[in-house]
Amino acid sequence: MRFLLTGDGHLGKSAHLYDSRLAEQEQVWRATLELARERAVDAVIHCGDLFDSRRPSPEVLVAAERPLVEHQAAGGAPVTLVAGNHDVPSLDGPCGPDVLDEAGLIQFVRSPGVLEVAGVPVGLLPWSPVSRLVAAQGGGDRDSIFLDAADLLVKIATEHHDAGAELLVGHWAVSGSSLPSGLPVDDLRETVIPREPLEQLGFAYVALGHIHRPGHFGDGTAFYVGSPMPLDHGEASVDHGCWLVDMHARETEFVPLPSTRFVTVALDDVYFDRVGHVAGAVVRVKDTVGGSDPVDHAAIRRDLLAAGAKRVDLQITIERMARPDREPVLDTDRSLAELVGAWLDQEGVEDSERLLELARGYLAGDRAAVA
Ligand SMILES: [Mn+2]
Repeated sequence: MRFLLTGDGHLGKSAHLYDSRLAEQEQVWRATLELARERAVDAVIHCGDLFDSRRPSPEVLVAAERPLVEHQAAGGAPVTLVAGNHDVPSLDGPCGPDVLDEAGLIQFVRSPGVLEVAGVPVGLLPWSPVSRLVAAQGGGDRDSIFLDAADLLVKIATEHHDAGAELLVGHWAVSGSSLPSGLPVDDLRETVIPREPLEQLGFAYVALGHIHRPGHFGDGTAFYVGSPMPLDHGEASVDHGCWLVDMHARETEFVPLPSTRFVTVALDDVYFDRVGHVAGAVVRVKDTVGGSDPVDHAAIRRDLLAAGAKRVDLQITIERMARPDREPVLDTDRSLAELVGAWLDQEGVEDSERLLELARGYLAGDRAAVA
């Protein structure tokens, strides 16, 4: 039995970046389902966060729906979607995947359980909004709620394994892994499943959405599916695509999918014309300059657009205080007041006598306070 696994498409996110962004998200979703048909997989499993918003707009819904209708018409394998943290029903009604489920295009799973997917028992760990428990307790001790939730998830995974599931699919962070930025997931203030007890259960594979960085970690049974295309500059440095999992051969294959790149350049790259790689990309200029260095934002934008950038954002930080460029004072035999006096002389500060008096008074008061 072979599955195609994907997740974290976040359809509708960053629609403002460029005009064709939503059309491109639809195209990547379509390419994912086309791959499922080309490789003749037995089922497609989406590990959560198909949509970015709980209540996607009609055009975003249709962008998800069109490739699914094509897939079904072409006899593609059934699609199961395990709820992610963006797939939580809002207080005033269902969320996006409910609509697709009702249309008969996907099976949407929001409760944990073991589901026969193409004849294989698959354990499901959809996202559950623990934050509502926190809110219900009026704030309370969030961290202990997260720990309790993590224990419960291990317990549910154990039940799934005991019930015969070989594959576990969910939408959670697992300890000992990290975000695309490198931040350890253990630093997140949310439920993080402890890795060792999960590995000890002995699933053939544990496939997870939520962390947008694809790859195996720990003993290699668990992996994040990652996002099929980068959602922002923070995801530029990791791969994007989907996974093929052969349960019989115990093999996984990551298949990269092409999409618009996110590129960060420095000011010197623009000034010295090292921008050949920005063609077709969403470009961010990130740099720091001294307060006296003029930066011509319009010219930089123009140069990058001329080099083919799809969009240009400038994040130029101006360093306000330059450090004084002089030898450090190493004469430690001198008193603080003497050092202040020498500095005032050196700087040619007017009224240095009065300032020195103030400094002496301050230092005396300070010492008295310390004594
Ligand atoms: Mn996500």
